[in-house]
Amino acid sequence: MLPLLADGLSLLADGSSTFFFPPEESTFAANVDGLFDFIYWLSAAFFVAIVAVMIYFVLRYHQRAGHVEQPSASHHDILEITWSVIPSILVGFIFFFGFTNYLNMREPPENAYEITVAAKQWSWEFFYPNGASSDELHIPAGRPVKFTLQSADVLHSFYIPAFRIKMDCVPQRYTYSWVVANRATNEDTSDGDAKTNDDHSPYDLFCAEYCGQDHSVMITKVYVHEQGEFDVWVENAANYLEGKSPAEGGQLVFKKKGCTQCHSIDGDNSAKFAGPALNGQWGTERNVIPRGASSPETVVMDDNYVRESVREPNAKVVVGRKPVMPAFTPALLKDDEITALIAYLKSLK
Ligand code: HEC
Ligand SMILES: [Cu+2]
Repeated sequence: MLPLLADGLSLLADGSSTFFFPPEESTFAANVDGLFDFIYWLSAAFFVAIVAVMIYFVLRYHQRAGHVEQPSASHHDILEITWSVIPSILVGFIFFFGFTNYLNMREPPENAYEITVAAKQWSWEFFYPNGASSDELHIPAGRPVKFTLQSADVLHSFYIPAFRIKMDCVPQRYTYSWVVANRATNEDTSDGDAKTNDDHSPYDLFCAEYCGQDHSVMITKVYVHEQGEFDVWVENAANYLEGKSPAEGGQLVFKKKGCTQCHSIDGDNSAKFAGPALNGQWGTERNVIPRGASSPETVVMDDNYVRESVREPNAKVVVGRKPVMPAFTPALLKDDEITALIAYLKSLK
């Protein structure tokens, strides 16, 4: 609460920033903010005017000694036409401006660069046309980028406040969004001043639809690159296991695919993690309940068990744990990534 208050005060002091919103970082942002400000100040003006007239009428006409009651007017053409026509024009303007902008935001241009966004409980993954994937979003600046949104489980919402875009990710169906980012961000992952962004830090990407226990950690970053730098990034991202030992590569896969959200690698088995700690487990026995069975069975953590655990997590569920691990299909996790994961888990003491 206190940092929030301090933030608010510094905003009031700094006249250059937008009061309600983070900096405008996409070509949509100025229109969205313009319409918001128009509606906001219109409402504020009418609020003041209506309350002022109300107070005046109360003072002028209230029942009191010596006050003679006056007949109410039943009809006043000029007044009635005025209060119908002016609001109609205002509402018509709001509708026209809002609807044309809405249509524009709904229709990605033909030449857009396409990124597939996969939302799942509780992480984001982005797939690029060359086969690369990442858990943070990277896009080129100054060019339309189309997002094809999908969800592996429940409703999520793809929300990038700096771009003023928000769209639901719906299971069993594809939805779309698009954007043109104004400028490149720097590589620094530290959060700058979210309201002015003088240091061009990367933007926040949120899930804006309550989607279960860890909804609040379904957050990632958006990096915007100049086209040339983006081409290099996406090329490297596609070959990210190249030149690495399997265990090193596995560590990257483990982070990139969001395993870290549910599994500690330091023995922490607390409720913070939905799944069991994975260090020191290689070759050890555990009790699992096979799918459909009612009594536990003992299995050893080996190559086949790890592979099955990621491809079909519910085939054998660790005793005392809930079957909440998502299945990593070949589209989400390639075979060479599983091989690297196995080497990594083997190396964890
Ligand atoms: C949403 C939380 C979640 C995510 C994300 C997740 N897991 Fe799990 N994982 C679990 C839970 C819960 C269990 C225990 C229940 C079960 O066996 O399915 C588990 C079990 C496992 C097991 C068996 C552990 C044991 O001691 O027998 C392995 C291996 C494993 N996960 C690996 C991974 C890897 C690798 C990833 C990333 C590709 C991953 N998990 C992502 C929740 C998760
Ligand atoms: Cu979500």
